[in-house]
Amino acid sequence: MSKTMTGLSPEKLIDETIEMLAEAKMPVISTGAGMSSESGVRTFRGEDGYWREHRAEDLASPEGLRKDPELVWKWYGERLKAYEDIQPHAGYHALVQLQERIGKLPVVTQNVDGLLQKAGLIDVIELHGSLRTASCMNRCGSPPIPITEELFESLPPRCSCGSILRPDVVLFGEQLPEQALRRAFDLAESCDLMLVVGTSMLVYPASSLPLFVLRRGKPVIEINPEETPLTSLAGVTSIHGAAGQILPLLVEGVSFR
Ligand code: BJW
Ligand code: ZN
Repeated sequence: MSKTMTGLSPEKLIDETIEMLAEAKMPVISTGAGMSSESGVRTFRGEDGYWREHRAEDLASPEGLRKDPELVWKWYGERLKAYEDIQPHAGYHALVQLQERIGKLPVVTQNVDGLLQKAGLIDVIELHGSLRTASCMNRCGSPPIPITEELFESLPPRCSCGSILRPDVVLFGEQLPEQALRRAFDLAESCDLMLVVGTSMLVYPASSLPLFVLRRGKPVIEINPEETPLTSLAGVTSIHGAAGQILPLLVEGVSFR
């Protein structure tokens, strides 16, 4: 039974979680879009989510990109513009504080908004790629090029070979970057606690990482205002709340131990 189901008071749940986190020597963080929500980043599947306006396969699949590259590039352009002005919230600063306390804190993320790095987290493993560069759809061999404002002057942007460029993010049906994936699984096999923040746990293989941790008998803590497929699993402590409120509470508690 998960800890939320045992009827612990919210205070006791937080206290127990602080205890677990304080004892952990090799914790790993795993984040999704909800981690950035309080910084003003839209999620995919929430009430403010992109998938309420567009079908996921139209924007986040290679087929969608081929069918309407202008639409997909406009979407990424709008998101990039929004990322320019956002700032990490208190939950990010709490993670940085935890990193300083422990010395190292790997963060596996599905996000491409760059907020973890902006906050000062050093070891960020980007499972779904990034919006820093774009590559040739036709894989002509040209190196990835930085995504800058000029790229949006004439959409869709093109490679020197004439093919359409694509952002170096991972679309549905595509393999994840090999190195990032290997590192993420290594961490799931070696950590002594995983803290999962702000993901619906619906997208594979990121969603399978905490399952490996649980299989090894190590604790998984979830922070999410909503229930997810992880919430009710044995070994999971689920705190129903917002990252920007819960993470500072936890890390402050840890620093008093
Ligand atoms: C808060 C909060 C607050 C709110 N505080 N929390 C059938 C056919 C074909 C493929 C598949 C299939 N079945 C499974 C697959 C595999 C597929 C998959 O999982 N599909 C499922 C959807 C069914 N996965 C893949 O294709 C992956 N590749 C792969 O598996 O390769 C091998 C393979 C190939 C082919 C077949 C089978 C296997 C690739 C996945 C790529 C995902 N790409 C995207 C877009 C690119 C990046 C970008 O543009 O940003 O990644 S889609 C989108 O979803 C994005 C996200 O990273 C990802 C996850 O979303 P996330 O982060 O969980 O966000 P939300 O919105 O879902 O949830 C937010 C959560 O936050 C909610 O729970 C809120 O409650 C919470 N929240 N405010 C804390 N303040
Ligand atoms: Zn090319």
